[in-house]
Amino acid sequence: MLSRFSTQLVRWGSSSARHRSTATAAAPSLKLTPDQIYAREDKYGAHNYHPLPVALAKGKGVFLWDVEGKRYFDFLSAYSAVNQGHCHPKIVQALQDQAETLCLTSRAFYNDQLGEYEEYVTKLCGFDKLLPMNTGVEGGETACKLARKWGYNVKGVPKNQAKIIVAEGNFWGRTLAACSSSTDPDCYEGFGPFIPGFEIIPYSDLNALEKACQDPNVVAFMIEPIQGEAGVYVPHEGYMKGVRDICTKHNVLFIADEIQTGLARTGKFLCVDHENVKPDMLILGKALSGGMYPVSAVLANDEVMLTIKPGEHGSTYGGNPIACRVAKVALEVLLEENMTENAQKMGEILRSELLKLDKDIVTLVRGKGLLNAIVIKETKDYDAWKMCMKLRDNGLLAKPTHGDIIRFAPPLCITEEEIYESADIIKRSVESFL
Ligand code: PXG
Repeated sequence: MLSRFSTQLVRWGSSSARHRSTATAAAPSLKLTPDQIYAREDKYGAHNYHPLPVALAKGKGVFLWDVEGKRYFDFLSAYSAVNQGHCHPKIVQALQDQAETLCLTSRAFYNDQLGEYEEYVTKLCGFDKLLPMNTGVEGGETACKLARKWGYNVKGVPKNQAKIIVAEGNFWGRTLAACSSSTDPDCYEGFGPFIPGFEIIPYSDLNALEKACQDPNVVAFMIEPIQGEAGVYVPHEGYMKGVRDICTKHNVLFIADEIQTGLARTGKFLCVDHENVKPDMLILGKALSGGMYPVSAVLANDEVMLTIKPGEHGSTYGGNPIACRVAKVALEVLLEENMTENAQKMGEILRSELLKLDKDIVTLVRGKGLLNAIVIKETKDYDAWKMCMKLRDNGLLAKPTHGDIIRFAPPLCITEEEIYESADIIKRSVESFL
């Protein structure tokens, strides 16, 4: 296997003798061109993504470098997982230290990191308890299971009748439950049969929520305070407050999916803080590890959390010592470096610069803090993909979503000078299509 791999690298690499002689001994260090890197992923990897053609090899703070050493502003931050900036030294140190000490015990035993982390996060966010998982979608699954169990044990919903309300345009991952509650055909088409018990209502529509909550079998409303993947849809002012009131009135759990919006991204520590509301369950992920490790968590009070008993939920890696150590430090970094305030300030500047762009091309600017998007009018000469290619050529990486939307979400350590520099790259890129 190894030798076949090495041979392949030689065939793709330069045919010079120097490359050939090092291939067998040190295949991984062979330098491939970007095209070779794309071709290798295409050949050996599943085609479940359509990446922008750039082959990255290094990251630091707000910057990424490709294999040829070209530097880019990262305006995606791995879909808001890298809020703290790439390879933050304090988080790297925590990861290294813990990796050398204790990595994984499973939850069959106690470990000395989990409780410390749980105490820290619950006190920080104001909940009784935390349930640790790994990926964001597992956080969503966990919240749905907790809501159903609470519905049967506490609310008194008849067996197997629990309903969870979600909003049109939601995105919370790609498990079968997430597909079952999605309105995006790319997410659900071809993956049925679906898991029952989800009801979909329009986003940012309190009347629809009020109506749906009349059903006594409704146990929860799971919602993103700003819809990220849908294209950074900001709901109307007062929506979160209204959601809180309606959920309380009907004894329905309010689940806030803050996997993308939370942890300083929108200029508040949590996005629900913009309206001073507290959900019954909070789902965190992505930036919970500063992009270093898959870490997610669900937070809730005892009435909800203690409905799940030993053996009813869990994960081999959930709550492992590395995850706990990394996550605690990643949160400390956000607070110590005032990233919430910076996201707020830099977001204001960025949006004011984006609003100056040519309105014939950039028809809309929206967002909060450093979670922003522009809408590109599609013509035969340009669209969001072509715009992202132009941005790439000019040294800034962003990714289109839904054909005409480009998300702009740099790491939260970005400085004022860097915001103006990147705004200038965006301006030059847009103007190149005029
Ligand atoms: N909730 C929200 C609000 C999200 O944005 C998830 C849950 C799922 O997280 P995981 O860690 O399971 O991916 C997300 C994910 C991508 C991608 O290509 C992911 C997201 C958005 C766009 C693309 O992986 N968000």
